[in-house]
Amino acid sequence: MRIVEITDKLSVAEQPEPADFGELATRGFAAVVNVRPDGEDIRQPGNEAEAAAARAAGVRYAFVPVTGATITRADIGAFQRFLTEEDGSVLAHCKSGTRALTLYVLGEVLAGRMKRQDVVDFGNGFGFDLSGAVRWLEREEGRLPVVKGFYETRTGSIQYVVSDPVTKACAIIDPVLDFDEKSGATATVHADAILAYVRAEGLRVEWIFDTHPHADHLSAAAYLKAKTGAPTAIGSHAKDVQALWKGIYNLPEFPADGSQWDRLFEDGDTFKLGGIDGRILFSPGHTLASITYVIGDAAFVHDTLFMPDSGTARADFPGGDARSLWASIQRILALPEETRLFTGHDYRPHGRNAKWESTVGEQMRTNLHIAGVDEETFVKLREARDRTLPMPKLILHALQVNMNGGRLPEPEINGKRYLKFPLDALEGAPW
Ligand SMILES: N[C@@H](CCC(=O)N[C@@H](CS)C(=O)NCC(=O)O)C(=O)O
Ligand SMILES: [Fe+2]
Repeated sequence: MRIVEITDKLSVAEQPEPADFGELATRGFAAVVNVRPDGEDIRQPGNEAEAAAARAAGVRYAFVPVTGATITRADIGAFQRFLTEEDGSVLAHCKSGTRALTLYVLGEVLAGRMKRQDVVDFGNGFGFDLSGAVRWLEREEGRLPVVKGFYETRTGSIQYVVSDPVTKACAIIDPVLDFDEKSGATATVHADAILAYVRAEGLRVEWIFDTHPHADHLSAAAYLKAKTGAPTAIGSHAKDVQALWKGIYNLPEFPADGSQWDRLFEDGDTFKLGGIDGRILFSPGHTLASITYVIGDAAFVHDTLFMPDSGTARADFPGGDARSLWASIQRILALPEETRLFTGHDYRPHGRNAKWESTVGEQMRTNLHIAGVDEETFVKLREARDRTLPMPKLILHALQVNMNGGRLPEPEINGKRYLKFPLDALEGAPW
């Protein structure tokens, strides 16, 4: 059993066996606190067995069961009281020791004895990841982002406004420019609805983000930049997508250098949304350039994972790859279990209402394409399903606009704008 001394009074440990309690008493521990709820795994002794072992060893015992996501102030208070009231040294344990240390550290921060900024380093110093404690504190301070989703029914896209409730800074993610392919008409009904929300909530637009160059709808990034002055951003591999499609559209003059956006993000880049930290996770597979925006406890995963009952995004567009998609999904699922995941599309399976929010935990347990599936099986299933999917109806309309940062083609001499379509360039026609 790994025991880590945190202070003169407190050590934390991984799960002890009842048979270890005698030795704990011999080593000088006067008390044990178990912060692990019963029934987390089958080999766990549980509260009753631990209480009995503590009695037999003459050690005081307390049970303060918590899970990372549901710690309350009352739990923190109970843990601190036990520590204060006990004269001798205390061993606190959960499964790994992290939750026990989290309870201690939260008590210290709430009592003003430790600064929030020092929590992560404090944990690292003992070999523990205390980022969950930081998230708890952020949640308490109202520092978690507010996320508003706007569903666009024509293409089943979800557009987001994510905001810092304290500073009112916000980012718009994946806005849609309305397009009616039958008449060739464009409109800004959805983008204007986003702007109306921004105004009503008193928000300040600081970023306009795209998760990838979309293949099924036109991006409203350029329109919203013109309206708000906010900078646009996308992943740096948008340049590779430009190079690919510049060839397909035969546009030799088109600059495939990413200059159409104000910022090209690299993997691991960070940014601030008001007082909330943001971070970029490259997540290729659906497209070469796909990225995930992690903002506070929210991750905008777009076309990687859909809702658990819909599985995952396709990986057969030019530059797409099912194996990369698998790897990207694993990176997303390595985020903390309570991370809120916001998907980019919902196609309303079996006609249910549109939904877009899940968590890492839910996806791991129940995603149709992922839960209990290994890489090889996923790749086979994904590739087989992709062979049955026709190309999105707007792929040729959308990419020439989206690779240009959401700008429509310049008007011709008669004042009209025209799109260009290659013939016989893509596979997937249903004959
Ligand atoms: N029927 C839609 C299909 C759009 C589509 O292919 N969506 C992509 C995301 S951009 C996807 O992953 N679809 C998964 C699926 O259709 O199963 C259209 O024509 O627009
Ligand atoms: Fe997509």
